[in-house]
Amino acid sequence: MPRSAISLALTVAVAAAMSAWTPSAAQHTDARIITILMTRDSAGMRFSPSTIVAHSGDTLHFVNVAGRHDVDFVADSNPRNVALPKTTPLLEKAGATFDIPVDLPPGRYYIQCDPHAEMGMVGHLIVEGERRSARGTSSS
Ligand SMILES: [Cu+2]
Repeated sequence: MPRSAISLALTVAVAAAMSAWTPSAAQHTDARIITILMTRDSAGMRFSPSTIVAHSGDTLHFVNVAGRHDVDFVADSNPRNVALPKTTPLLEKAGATFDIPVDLPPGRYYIQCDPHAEMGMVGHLIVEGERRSARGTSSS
């Protein structure tokens, strides 16, 4: 068999294997990237939205629009015995971003921007349970 034919056969085999994986991979494409703006405008300092609904596996994408902000899952204001995300660095420049993967049990979590919490820059993350399947399979 010429080398090029072997190479082609390998390519076809790899492609077949990859397409075989697609169904299971598709089950995880529900994961979302949720953008939260950190803004300073006439209404004050705030997270927008200030109530974030997510599922485990999603990513919270914080974008600094104006001002200097961080994101703190304050331990005293959150469920105990949960590994909370660490406080982010202070985002000092417009356009700076920070991603926090959602890896939390279902529940309601409190976040604040430390420099501006007293000015109302607080929010809540609602982590919901299993995302409901659109396929509606009852049993397997
Ligand atoms: Cu702030």
